[in-house]
Amino acid sequence: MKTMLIATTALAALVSTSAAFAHASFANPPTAVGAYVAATLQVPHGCDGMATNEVQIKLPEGFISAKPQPKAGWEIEVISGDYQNSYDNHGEAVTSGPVEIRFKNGNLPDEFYDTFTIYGKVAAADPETGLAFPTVQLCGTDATVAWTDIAAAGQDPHDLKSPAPVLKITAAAGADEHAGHGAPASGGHAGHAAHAGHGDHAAAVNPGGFDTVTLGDLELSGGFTKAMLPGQPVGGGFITITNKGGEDDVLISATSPNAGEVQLHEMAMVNDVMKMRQLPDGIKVPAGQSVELKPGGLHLMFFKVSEPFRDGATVPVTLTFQKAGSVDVVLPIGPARSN
Ligand SMILES: [Cu+2]
Repeated sequence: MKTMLIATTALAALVSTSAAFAHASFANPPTAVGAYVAATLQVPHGCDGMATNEVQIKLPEGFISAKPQPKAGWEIEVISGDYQNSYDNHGEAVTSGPVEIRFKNGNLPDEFYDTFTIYGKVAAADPETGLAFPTVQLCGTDATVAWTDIAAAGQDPHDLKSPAPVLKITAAAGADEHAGHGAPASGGHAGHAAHAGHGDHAAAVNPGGFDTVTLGDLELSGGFTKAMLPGQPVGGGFITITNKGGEDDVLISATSPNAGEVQLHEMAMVNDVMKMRQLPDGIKVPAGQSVELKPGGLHLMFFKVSEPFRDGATVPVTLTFQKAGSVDVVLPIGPARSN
């Protein structure tokens, strides 16, 4: 018993110096869209010295069929509701399920750390933002710690004071490309990640209707964007640019009345995590070649979007090239990335 007390005191000393700044976060490595995951939330401290008695975890849109892992000493309440979208789960449309899980009437002293696990399927998620699970710790009757801030468009999550725990998402490049191209009517086959090879996106061009546009030697085809998931602050735009001329050209900028800012971006896998970077020098379109802006690769990125992109609507974009000049295109909005 004596040893136990000493150990606890030592731990408390450690916690008071470091963990006061520790955020509630997930212990998981990045998860693929379409995968099931036991999302393990780490709760590093209580409310200003008080023990945590309840942990309320809101489940994000796209995280479906959730089941809490029972936890000794805690009661569990599962709050169900309608999802905003319908998800294909092995051929069945899933439109509702758990939307919040509460671990209640437990006791987690401030000096201790614990984890709370929820199993579920990542049916849809944006690899750039991950899935945020706004979480509140309740201590006693009125003390709380809220981890509910979600990064706004273009905001660095590290700038948030009380960031919601984010489940990181890997970009399964094949599945992602595929999902982006499907029209609503083809939602059925978007459910099979194995289906989504790299070679098939030529055949999966958005039938939602992008009229090929010619600008000098350039031909623009297959343009589209995607509906934005709730809470998703940014949108991606995709198009194929073919240079039929004998001189290289460069896409140097893009603007849209639907977004405060449009940037030219590149995504690449780094250690299994999708990293994105802005291309300040633009996107080169070499003579005689095609450059495909596509999910998981080069893309337009819409920031400060005035209204979330909705499936079936369109986004007008003006593209400006170094040599060919400017052209207006209209990107049809396809379904949100889903799997
Ligand atoms: Cu981007």
